[in-house]
Amino acid sequence: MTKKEAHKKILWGAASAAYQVEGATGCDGKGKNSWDDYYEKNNLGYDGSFAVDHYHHVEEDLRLFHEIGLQSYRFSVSWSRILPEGTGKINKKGLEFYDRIVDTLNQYGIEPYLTIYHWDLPLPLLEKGGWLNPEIIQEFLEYCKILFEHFRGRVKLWATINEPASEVIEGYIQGTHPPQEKNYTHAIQVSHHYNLASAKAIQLFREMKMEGKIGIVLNPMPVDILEDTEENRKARDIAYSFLSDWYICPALTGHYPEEMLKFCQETYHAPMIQEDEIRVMEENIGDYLGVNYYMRRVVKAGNFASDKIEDMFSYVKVPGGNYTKWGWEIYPEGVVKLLERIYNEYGKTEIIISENGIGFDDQMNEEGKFEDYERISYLKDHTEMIEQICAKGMDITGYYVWSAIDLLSWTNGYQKRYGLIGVDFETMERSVKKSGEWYREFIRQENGK
Ligand code: BGP
Repeated sequence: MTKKEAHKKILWGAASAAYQVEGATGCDGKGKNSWDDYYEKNNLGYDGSFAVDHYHHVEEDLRLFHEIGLQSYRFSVSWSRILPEGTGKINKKGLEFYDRIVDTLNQYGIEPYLTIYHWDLPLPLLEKGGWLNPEIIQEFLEYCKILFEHFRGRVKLWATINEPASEVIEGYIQGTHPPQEKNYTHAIQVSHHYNLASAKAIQLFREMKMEGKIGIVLNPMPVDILEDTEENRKARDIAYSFLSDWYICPALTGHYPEEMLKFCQETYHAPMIQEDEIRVMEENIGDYLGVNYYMRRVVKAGNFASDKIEDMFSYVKVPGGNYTKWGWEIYPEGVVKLLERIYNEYGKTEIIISENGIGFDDQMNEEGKFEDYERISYLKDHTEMIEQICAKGMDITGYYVWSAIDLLSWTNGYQKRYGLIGVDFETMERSVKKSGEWYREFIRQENGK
């Protein structure tokens, strides 16, 4: 296959997640979830109760996605819209909303890419322990089964869980996401429940003979150091193992990285792994690996004697580096380095770049337009890297810009915009940004039309 042919195999899309776009909290029987509860408790001055009201603008939004030429749209289903109590009684209105999305996308010829779980956990499940309680796995499977049965044949691209690492680190170590804990033992146990739940969902997908592909979506980061010393190298290896390989290794082999597993079990007595669970993980590797790429990490040695992994390395800013206002380094080469490492360590595997994008405080001009040239240059640089990756023979089958439309940034509110389509938050009016126009042209050229 030539470089151009490999590149053409890619579905060019864009992504979002239910809680970040839908709004309509409590509408049509939707139950409360972990994020409703989080914003109520933390008084941040924003929340997702209205978001960009995608629930009531869905036809318009999908028409705009078609207009900018998306070949695929990644979205997530809100568990508490389908099962307001987390389990038990199904809310038909919830399913109907996603029917509209799926059927309209199919009519437009846009491939629906459905994420089953993108962080919004029904509140009744959080109240009984959430992802720490092993019962969550059965509850998650009940929810998966409903979606598999309902969307059979209409959705062919599935993601089980979005970025368990973010939920583990921010939710259970740093305390910045629900349930706002700071507890390594819980964090590591929860990471195992996520990995196992994903493997069991994949198993169910296959048992139910579903058509299409399923995999987990991770956010692995390459980790670099500035000064090549033994201590820094050690810090780099710990950081990569903890942030990235702790999830990549089980997703691709069913096992945990040995050294990190030994350390966690000795230090935190976690994860506790029941007999047979590793076999289930080994036997149910996804059809592809979803990779959300935003940035690399650069670290230096910290305190190796600490019993907290995050103390063993500290993040450093690269002198002269290119950073956004929110401190995220713009480093397109990182995605190549990351995927090369994954290929070197685990061999050939199908990869979908399930999120890539940049948060800016884009300003609307007087005509209500967004001239987001910085985003265009970011996307140009990153899609160029995708071309390089394909040229190296790696199997990339999808690339999704985060995000299709402006939306809620979990802990930054609405100032940090990501969309190809802009939203006037006062009027809820939508307009295609310059980046949306650029992407349409890019996709058109990719398809040689
Ligand atoms: C990813 C999440 C997305 C999205 C994105 C941008 O980790 O999967 O849901 O939020 O990051 O992050 P932020 O909004 O924090 O800038």
